[in-house]
Amino acid sequence: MTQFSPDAFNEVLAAFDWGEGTLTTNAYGEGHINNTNLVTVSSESETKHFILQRINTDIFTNPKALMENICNVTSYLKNVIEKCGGDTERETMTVVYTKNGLPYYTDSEQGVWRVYTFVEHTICLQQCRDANDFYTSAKAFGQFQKNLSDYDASTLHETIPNFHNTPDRFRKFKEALAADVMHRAAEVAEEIAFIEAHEADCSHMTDLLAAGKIPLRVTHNDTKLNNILLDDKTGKALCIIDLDTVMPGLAANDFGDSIRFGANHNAEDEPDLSKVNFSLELFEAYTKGFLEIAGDALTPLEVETLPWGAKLMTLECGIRFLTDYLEGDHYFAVHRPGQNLDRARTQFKLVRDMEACWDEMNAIVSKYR
Ligand code: ADP
Ligand code: GN1
Ligand code: MG
Repeated sequence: MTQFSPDAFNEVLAAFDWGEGTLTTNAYGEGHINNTNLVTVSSESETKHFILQRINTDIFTNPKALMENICNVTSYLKNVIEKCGGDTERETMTVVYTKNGLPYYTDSEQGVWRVYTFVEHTICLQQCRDANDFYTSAKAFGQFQKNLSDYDASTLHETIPNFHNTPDRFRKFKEALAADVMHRAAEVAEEIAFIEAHEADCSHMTDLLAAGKIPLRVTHNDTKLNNILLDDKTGKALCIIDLDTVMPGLAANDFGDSIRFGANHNAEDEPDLSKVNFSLELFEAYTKGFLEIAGDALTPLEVETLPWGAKLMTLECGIRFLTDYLEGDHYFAVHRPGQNLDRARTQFKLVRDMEACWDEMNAIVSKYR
């Protein structure tokens, strides 16, 4: 994403009504896609926070449609949460409109910005502290999917076409490999061989979908642990965030993307692969929570294919990281050289681990079905 000037940033700050007080801003969070800032508004009587994000319009090329999805989905969720007696301000996101009444602001450099209220007294984890963190986040993602089960999917814009189309991700990887613009292919022969050996796996879920054997649902599509806020006092998963990719998708993919990121005790970009291990204990905690809440709403085949969701979301993400590495790191934000390669390698290690305990994974799913 291109940089923005201080003038553009000030123009954006002037476009929103922050209330009384002194404004300070800081870069915030560990997302790979948008530019996220914490805005603090301090007055004598209180301190308030907001999240100000510059939407990555290289990736989300239609921000108007994107924000329409988010406004509609959050309003819908607020209704559901209210009916259940929940807290509509804390259990889903709240979009703050510009002074001109719009859900986003376009600055004079064509940057597109949005503001959310900051959900106070929450924590956002990069790794589970224990199995209970993962169990509670599974219940929250299960509930999210359930809350949107009657949402009219035809009204949602597809913000990134073919987002979890794994065969298409494989095809794009092959294109990047053929072009090899950064001359990096030679150093990653092992990773390339790993992906190529898994070509046939890529279409497992898309074939089931095409054959009408599993349904499309309204899904989140980016269910990693740092896209959920936990109540800092109770530790309970409270609010699902990062709604940019809420679109029609597969239940097993939402399940699987959580497993990919959360079911190991180290970071997604850990360079020392000996520390990266798929945790069956965490897999079980997530499976239990997800099926407790969403299990009744899923078909038997959807439940049966949850391990496939885990394996393919991990493989697909590894393919995407390696593709970006080959193309010069322009999709996922990187903070050091080789970071996307490290990310790809952790994903392939996790896929190998999952393959080694495939029977156990299936047995765990059967236990909680
Ligand atoms: P990205 O698409 O780049 O991942 P996110 O929307 O996930 O961006 O935001 C990045 C980080 O900002 C999150 O992981 C979380 O820590 C924090 N965050 C985002 N929205 C809120 C919010 N409404 N309240 C509190 N923290 C938030
Ligand atoms: C991105 O936006 P963020 O950081 O929550 C990506 C996901 C990947 C993830 C890998 C829109 O998620 O698909 O799984 O990085 N989001 C988009 O960490 O591409
Ligand atoms: Mg995020």
